[in-house]
Amino acid sequence: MTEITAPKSSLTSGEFTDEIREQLKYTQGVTPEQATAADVYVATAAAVRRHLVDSWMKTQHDMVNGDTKAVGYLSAEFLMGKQLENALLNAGLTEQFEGAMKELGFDTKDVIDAEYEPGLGNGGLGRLAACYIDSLASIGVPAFGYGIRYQYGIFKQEFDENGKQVETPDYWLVNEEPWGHVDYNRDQRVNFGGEVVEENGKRVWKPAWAVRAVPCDYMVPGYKSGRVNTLRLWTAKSYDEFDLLTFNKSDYLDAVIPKVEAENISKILYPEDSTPQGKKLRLEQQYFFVSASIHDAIRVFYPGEKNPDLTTLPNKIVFQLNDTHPVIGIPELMRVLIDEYGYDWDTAWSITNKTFNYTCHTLLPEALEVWPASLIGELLPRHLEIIKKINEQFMSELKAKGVADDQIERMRIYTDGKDASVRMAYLATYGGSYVNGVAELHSELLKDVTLKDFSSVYPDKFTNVTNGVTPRRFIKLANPRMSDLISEGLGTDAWLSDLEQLKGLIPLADDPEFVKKFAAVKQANKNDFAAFAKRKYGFDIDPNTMFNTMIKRLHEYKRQALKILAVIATYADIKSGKVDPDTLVPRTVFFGAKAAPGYYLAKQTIQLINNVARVINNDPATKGKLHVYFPWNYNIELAQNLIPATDLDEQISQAGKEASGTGNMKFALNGALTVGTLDGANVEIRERVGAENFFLFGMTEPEVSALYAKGYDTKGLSREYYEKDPQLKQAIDMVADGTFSNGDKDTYKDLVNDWLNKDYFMTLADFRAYMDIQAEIEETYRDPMKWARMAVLNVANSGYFSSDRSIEDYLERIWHTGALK
Ligand code: GPQ
Repeated sequence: MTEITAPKSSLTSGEFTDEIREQLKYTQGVTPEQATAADVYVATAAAVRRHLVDSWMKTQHDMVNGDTKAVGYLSAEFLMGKQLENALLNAGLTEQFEGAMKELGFDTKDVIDAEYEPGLGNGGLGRLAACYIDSLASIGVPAFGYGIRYQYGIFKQEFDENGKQVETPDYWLVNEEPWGHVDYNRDQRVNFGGEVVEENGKRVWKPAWAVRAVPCDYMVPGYKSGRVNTLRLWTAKSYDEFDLLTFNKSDYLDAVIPKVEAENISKILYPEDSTPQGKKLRLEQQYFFVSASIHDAIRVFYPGEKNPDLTTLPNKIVFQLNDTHPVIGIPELMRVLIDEYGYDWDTAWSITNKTFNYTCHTLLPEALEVWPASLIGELLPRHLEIIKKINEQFMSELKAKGVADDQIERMRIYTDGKDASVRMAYLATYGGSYVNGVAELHSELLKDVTLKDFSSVYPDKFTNVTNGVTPRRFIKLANPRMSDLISEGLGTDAWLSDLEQLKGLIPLADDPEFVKKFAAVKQANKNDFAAFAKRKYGFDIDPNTMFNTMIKRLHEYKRQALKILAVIATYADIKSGKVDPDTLVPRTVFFGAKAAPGYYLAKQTIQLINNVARVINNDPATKGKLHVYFPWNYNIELAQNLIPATDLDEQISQAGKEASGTGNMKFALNGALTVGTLDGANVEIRERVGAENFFLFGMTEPEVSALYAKGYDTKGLSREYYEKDPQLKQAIDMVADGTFSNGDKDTYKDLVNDWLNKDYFMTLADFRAYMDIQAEIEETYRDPMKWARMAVLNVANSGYFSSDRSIEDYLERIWHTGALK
């Protein structure tokens, strides 16, 4: 077999063992004999960090002193996943680690498992940010990830005895967290509240309170690049610490309140994915991390300068706004330039405009943040003034361009009147240089629908960058067997930093030996997953069934409901004798999904799935033929285990609703076949892997629009689909009649009502097409070599979906910078 090389360091296993021993002794204070796997994890992390420090410092030095512009990726979420294995891989220490664990008598798996997964993101948007900082470092582009070090990440999901989702806090900092370096000496002051007064003809902000932003730095090592970037996550601290000492006993407790309030800012990640709640604390969080980051960038790039020439800022750093969450950065930079550094408005505007760009991640109008002007005025009065002025300038600019009055009205960044508000997506579009969507279809719809008024006036601002995923974590680490087979097939492992090389596998799809090996890898991964699921969840899974997976946030538009209705329909057919279970391809259906705690229909869908699983898995009629499992608390670890074991993945959102999807890419790259709609990046995946290697079904976006125009959701047209399709009717009736709620007919009544009277996301309208494609899927699966061949072609043709390629696109189309020399 070809040698599979991780980037190698010249360090020997023995030397690495000694370094770990030293850390055990001097940081953990334990002997190797006393050490637990958790101790060894912390000690190893510390040892790896030491190996990265020189590259980290050199990268920072080169970034500040060279003439390569850096990227500041501003994101409220970074969903990093566990760090140890990734850091070892990128530092070239994987083999040394394996050797050291042998020497110390530890199982590598136990040590890796000891790490508590940081969940500082909700889903796709946060995971994308993590993939992007990995790719930036791997390509060698100097970059900062800027975000918040929430004390509580995305909630832990449990299911109660009725199958309902229960959320518990995710205090990820219970044990030592060895990766972050808290840097109290590079703190920033972030002001809030108060008023703006006129002083010597100038507007001066007199804030009412301030929070201390303390950075915690994470090294972001590139794969084989020798570069290590920084993820700088801010923690909110109080300035009132010392005041406490002066209070007398009676107000001692009251005195702590301001401290608690200040520190609340970085306490918890908001758990709404795609549909944020416009809460005061959320705006405080956004301003907190953006203000600290902008000041930090100025400190880094103009070290020690009292009067820096900030007209050069756009040559030093470009800020990417990851959705609307950091958009308050635009008025903040204006304020910094004008109020703190004395620039005039026009100069400040020119700098700001060149420094920012905006990525939109959604097509749901409710996901574009709109803040009440009153709230911005209360927290950031000076920013509200600046936003109003930006809006005035914008209106005049539009007028001068001859834009019609009604269009100008529609485009307002600041809407006047009683419910005056600020539209952050519009502010970002006007305030920055470029706006991009995250897949071709999405970018087209942004231009033609969501931001049509803007694209008609500023067509050159609009561009597309299709999302991508890092092959290091999602192929190499998640699927070592397949990685080895790919390297064997290609005779090199260079594909890990140039994923288009996977194309070299295309001829191997016609080599039966290779295809057989590929199928064997999938089978081994399934066996592994069955064992993992037994250990972690107590599930008894049959690895000799088709593994059919739907993992993503629970959202109506993603249509977990369509999948579960299809499962119920099949179950009903078996029960009623319409279908002989022996003619079915035995299938295990997996769901993984968290619902926002306040999202009622999503939570009801979770409850339904759990109860369908309970009923079906306990029914002898379907034993060995159809099973449903819902491992709770879907996270990166589960994704890394389940994706490589999946045969068929579900990307079945209503066309025109999923901006891109990135799970779809991870599955294709791990040799799963996709059943999906023409939505988001599915369109591009299908184009690349070939229509014959993708199970397409359902309405297209124009068909969806036409059906809305007919009044689908407003005139209750879904009921016609229910009445006309006996299989669909049967499935919905079973949900309504208590089959999955111990006879209680009320449990799912709101869900059923929604399906029959509104069904905004057209689950019922797409049901027939979805059932029909299953026949084709089953027929294909019955021919294992055919299936495996299609899977090989999915892998071979998905190299485009590397986040390295996405970053190259950003560099070329938006950032106009590159790797350090
Ligand atoms: N996405 Cl607006 C999120 O994960 N959270 C959000 O708040 C918004 C979008 C997702 C989006 O739904 C997916 O289609 C994308 O693949 C993903 O962002 C990354 O772009």
